[in-house]
Amino acid sequence: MPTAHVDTFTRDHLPPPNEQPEFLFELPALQFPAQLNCATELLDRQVAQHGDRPCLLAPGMAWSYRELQRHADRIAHVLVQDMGVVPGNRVLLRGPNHPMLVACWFAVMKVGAVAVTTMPMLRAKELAAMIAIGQVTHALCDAALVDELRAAQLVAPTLRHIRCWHETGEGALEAAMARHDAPFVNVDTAADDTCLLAFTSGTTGIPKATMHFHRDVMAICACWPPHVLRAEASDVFTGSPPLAFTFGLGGLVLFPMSIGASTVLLDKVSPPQLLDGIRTFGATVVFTAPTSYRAMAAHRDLLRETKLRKCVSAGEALPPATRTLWRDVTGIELIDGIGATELLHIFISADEAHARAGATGTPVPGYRAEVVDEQGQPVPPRTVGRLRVKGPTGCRYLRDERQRTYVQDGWNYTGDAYAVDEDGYFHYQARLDDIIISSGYNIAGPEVENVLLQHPAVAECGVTGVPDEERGQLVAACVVLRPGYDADAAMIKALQDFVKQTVAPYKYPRLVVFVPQLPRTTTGKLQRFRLRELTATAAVPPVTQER
Ligand code: 3UK
Repeated sequence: MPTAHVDTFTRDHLPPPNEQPEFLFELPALQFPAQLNCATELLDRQVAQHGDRPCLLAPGMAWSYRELQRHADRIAHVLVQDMGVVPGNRVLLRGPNHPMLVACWFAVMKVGAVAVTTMPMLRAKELAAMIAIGQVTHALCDAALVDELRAAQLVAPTLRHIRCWHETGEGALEAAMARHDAPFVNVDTAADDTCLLAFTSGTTGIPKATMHFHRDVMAICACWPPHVLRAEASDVFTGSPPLAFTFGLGGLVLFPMSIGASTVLLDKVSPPQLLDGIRTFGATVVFTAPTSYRAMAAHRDLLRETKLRKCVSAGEALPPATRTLWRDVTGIELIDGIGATELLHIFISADEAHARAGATGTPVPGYRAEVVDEQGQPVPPRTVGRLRVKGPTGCRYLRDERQRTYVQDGWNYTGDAYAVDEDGYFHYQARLDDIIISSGYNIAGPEVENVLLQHPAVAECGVTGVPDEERGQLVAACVVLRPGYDADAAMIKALQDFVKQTVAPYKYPRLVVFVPQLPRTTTGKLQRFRLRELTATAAVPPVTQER
């Protein structure tokens, strides 16, 4: 298949064929042509059929499919003519969920470049690491968030051009867009040209970029949505995940647009704000994490007035109590689904009629899943083992040796411990490793440790997750102070603030426990299970219990 990429960086850094997963294209809907551009399929094709239908809604805004196309086409011209983007270049996108972020994403698809959408809360340090790994050359950014990006650029010189939206003046993206009004002819990309890099930090905190093709974007639209979600063109989607998280990209952009539905993009999505958005816009389909459902369920009267009919939970395990609570309050059975950045979206799930308390569901049509032992042999029913999956999408890390851990013998190993029951339902147990998952965010202990160690008061530290009703897990730090520093509430606050100022604030330790020394093995390794015991049983000063 002829690639459209002039800049062949992503193709050059695909994992070698023998390290890639096996891909399955058994469903009729997964027969893709050799040339495919997902913007043509999801945007331009929809405009041709029903351009005046509402597409993107946001506070004070409503764009039809045609209006989104007009914006995306103008931005595509700016990328090519004003910024010098060539097919295959990596373009970083930074902004809260907003119609302009979606327009920029489609513009990147149209020009045959590679979108690197980043979480709004990331700071310069994390952005610089991503720019370096992805060799990012261009960026489009909400002006309100550009400071951290400019700081990252100082240490990540591959990034040559930044343009901002929500800005006035000659240099603004809006001003440049006003100078281009011709339709844009999409670059004729190969189905297997990479169109996006999605970052995941896994267990070590060293970010990995997963690579996904135009074909992969269309494949996820053909599997879970028609077989499990079964939404309709009249539905109004909304939810909380950022578009940088593939859960959000799929649920809030790709899936609604693949069926001509509309979607509400909210930049503030705490549970009360999400509930407010659901009510104001008459949303019928919502995507969010288990903790958010738990918090929204407290507002029974407000929920009664909504038009919600489908509620999707993913990102972390759904506690059965939350499923029951949500059903009691709303009458709606949650649709749970496990997805992964490596697989792009959900691969095990159950619709409302097939939901089972404590089970994620069964493999989504198009995917196969198994639970195996250490030798890769399938285990008997109700036995805990390692989850492995294959389907039309799968793991391709950009130039990263952890490819050989995630993919073995053609299977994707997600790192989750699962058990299958007699009826073939998959029951989540735990992460096989030590990743902390708090309010749906994956947080790596060692990354937070690395930050804490840079504080002058910290001699040694270990960061782990402790169970929490509301957030799933809390980030907890065991800290050994240097002599001369006081182990008091002020120190706890100082350390928490230090983390918040250095990396994304959600990574800060909500629990801080001072210990005289850390538990270590004879070879010097931290004993994380002991850390967890220490933090779970330690007397917690009141200041750390604030939420
Ligand atoms: C965990 C779940 C139990 C699990 C994601 C939907 O979460 C997503 O991607 P990530 O790369 O994390 C993947 C890991 O998160 N997990 C996700 N969903 C569930 N555990 N029940 C669930 N329902 O450990 C998995 O390996 O951040 C979710 C769609 C797209 C995504 N990227």
